Amino acid sequence: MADYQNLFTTVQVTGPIHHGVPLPPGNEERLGEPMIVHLLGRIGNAQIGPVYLGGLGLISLILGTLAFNIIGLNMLASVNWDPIQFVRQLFWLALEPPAPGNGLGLAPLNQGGWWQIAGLFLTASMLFWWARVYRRARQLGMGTHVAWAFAAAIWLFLVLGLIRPVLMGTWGESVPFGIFPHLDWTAAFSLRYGNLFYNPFHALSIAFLYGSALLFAMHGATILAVGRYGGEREIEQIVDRGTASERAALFWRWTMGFNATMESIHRWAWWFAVLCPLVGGIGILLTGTVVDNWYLWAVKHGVAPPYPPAFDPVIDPATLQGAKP
Ligand code: 07D
Ligand code: 07D
Repeated sequence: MADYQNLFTTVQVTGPIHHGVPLPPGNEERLGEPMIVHLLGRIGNAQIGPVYLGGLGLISLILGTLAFNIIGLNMLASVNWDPIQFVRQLFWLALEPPAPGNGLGLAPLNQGGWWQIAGLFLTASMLFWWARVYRRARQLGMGTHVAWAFAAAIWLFLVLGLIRPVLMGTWGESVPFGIFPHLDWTAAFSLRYGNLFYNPFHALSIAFLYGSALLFAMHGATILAVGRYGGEREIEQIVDRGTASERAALFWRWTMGFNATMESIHRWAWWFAVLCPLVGGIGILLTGTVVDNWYLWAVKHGVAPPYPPAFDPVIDPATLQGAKP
């Protein structure tokens, strides 16, 4: 007998196409005649479109495309405009920020200037997209929770590439564009500032990252598990909770004595996701500005033991003569 299963996809019932609710005056027309795509229906909603583009969306896309192309063309130039090498080495190619000695001034184009322009466009693009998310939610009469969650990610992005470099007085502190180069930067950052594992905000950020995965797994699994009672049909669950919600709640109360509610689980999810980059941004902001070496900081505060006396005392390499600022 075929068991009721919903791990991979769902039964698709096709109804009339929905154009979306009318928008208040001052909004633009939505673009595209909506259509039904069966394959998309296997992973989400089968209806595609219409899309709301609007002024904010348009400017964000233009700026984002400009940034993307500046990055790509610089990478292409770095392999002498050879398309084969571009594809072959793509993951290793980079557009680097200006060298530390350049401070916060404008750099020559091929010594970080292009990085500055691409960074400006990317940042502006992100902020316009944020405004679009905020305004679309408002126009639909929704809360602005998505926008504020997105703002938490933008906060970390701005700390990494704008706020902290400005506080440190040089764009050289900022992150390069590039797949592996940005990983190299991440590893180098940790080493330079004495091992990020000893940064308590990094630890908190990790706890929220892992917590997000755990909550997502529990929530996703719980709702799928009561799908056979209509557990995912939110409206019915509100007007008549039936037995799906009740079972889900009972399951957790039985297994661990406590259960979230249909509403509170989403609050948990929101806070865990938001706090991950939010506390992370605080940790990055403190690094090099307030705390120069997280290992020595941890030793000082009794978090980490000092190396045994058999070794010479650890000196912060940054304080040694000749060290770059
Ligand atoms: C699954 C939603 C889809 C989004 C995707 C990302 C681009 C970049 C490249 C123009 C979960 C699209 C990527 C548009 C195009 C160019 C040159 C989101 C999902 C698929 N990282 N990071 C990745 C970014 C930082 C770190 C992957 C961005 C910090 C580590 C991808 C930023 C540090 C690892 C990527 C950013 C850091 C990655 C997959 C910005 C510390 C990995 C991302 C704007 C936080 C992983 C090869 C993903 C990997 C990875 C993008 C910042 C560390 C390329 C856009 C500086 C350790 N990062 N990253 O799935 O496979 O996100 O790297 O701040 O192991 Mg990163
Ligand atoms: C990057 C927010 C910005 C992204 C935005 C999206 C586009 C795409 C494209 C439409 C992710 C822009 C999108 C442009 C448009 C399309 C397709 C969020 C971002 C706005 N760490 N570490 C974290 C772990 C180590 C280091 C956070 C684990 C080592 C540094 C996270 C381990 C060293 C930084 C985390 C580990 C090191 C971090 C990121 C284990 C390296 C950061 C949270 C098990 C040797 C960042 C405080 C996040 C941070 C960060 C996890 C190890 C370095 C919790 C699990 C010790 C430099 N690390 N890490 O949400 O906040 O990122 O630190 O070893 O900057 Mg770490």
